[in-house]
Amino acid sequence: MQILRTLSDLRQWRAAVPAGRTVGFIPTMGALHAGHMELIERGRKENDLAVVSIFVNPLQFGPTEDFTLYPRPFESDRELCERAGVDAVFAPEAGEFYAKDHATYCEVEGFDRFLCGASRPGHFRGVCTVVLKLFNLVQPHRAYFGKKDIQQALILRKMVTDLSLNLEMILVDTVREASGLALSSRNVYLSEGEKDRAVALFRALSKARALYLDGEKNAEKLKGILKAEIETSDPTRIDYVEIVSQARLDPVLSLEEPFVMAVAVFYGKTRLIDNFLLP
Ligand code: PAJ
Repeated sequence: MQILRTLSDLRQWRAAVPAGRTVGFIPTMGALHAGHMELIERGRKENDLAVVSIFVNPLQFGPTEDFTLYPRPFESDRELCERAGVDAVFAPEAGEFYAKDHATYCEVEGFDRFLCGASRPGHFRGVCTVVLKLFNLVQPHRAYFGKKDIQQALILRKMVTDLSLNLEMILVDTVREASGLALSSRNVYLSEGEKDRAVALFRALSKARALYLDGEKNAEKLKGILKAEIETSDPTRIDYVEIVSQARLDPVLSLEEPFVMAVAVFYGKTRLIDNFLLP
């Protein structure tokens, strides 16, 4: 496995890939867990070569967010990639990745008005910019994203379509603990007590899904159920409970088209997100 530390290392590695070989790309911010590993496994199986990027992207963190605190266990990440049969890990320095006078950004208009886009201004602009730049460097045939971050995955898929990028976007189901808690690099911030309480996100989504499958088609009612179930876990703060269309990511009233039930909740200082795609 190669560790590529600079943009020119990566370009050289990419240029040496023989024509006709496919490259699968898994962008991450590191602190790898079984959710990331599922994406990596898919990328490895479905392509001749798999590249993982590990880069905590400063552009997608707000001024009061956890950029400096974000876990960076590079050695164990490297080992996990090695064991998973990854061909190359791209781990650039922020100082080289973005020049001091960097001034170019990519935005998918409208898709960031609700959910995390509303509570994290500029976040998806940072995500789109880094991923577009990574796509340009890696030139993958396929790229792998988790449905755990559903707004991110749908925004990036729209960017790929709108800009005619020549790659396939693969969206992978959310990997969960046995309790139902979605795996996240931020789970390490949770105390044992908070972790137990946070299972309420999965419980609430499961309850609302059961009602929907029983015939409930009123979005407001389902949102009420979601909120009530989350409230039983004594959350520090509910950031949002939303039901939005999959096509436009805007709130829907009746549930006649494919939709997402999405929640974001603070336990202590840690903000967790989760969602179900339906039908
Ligand atoms: P990060 O949070 O490290 O996540 C990397 C990828 O792993 C994302 O596509 C995310 O959706 C996926 N993932 C996280 N938890 C998952 C889980 N429990 N099950 C399945 N997939 C999961 O998302 C980012 O990094 C960044 O925004 C990035 C795209 C790398 C751009 O900086």
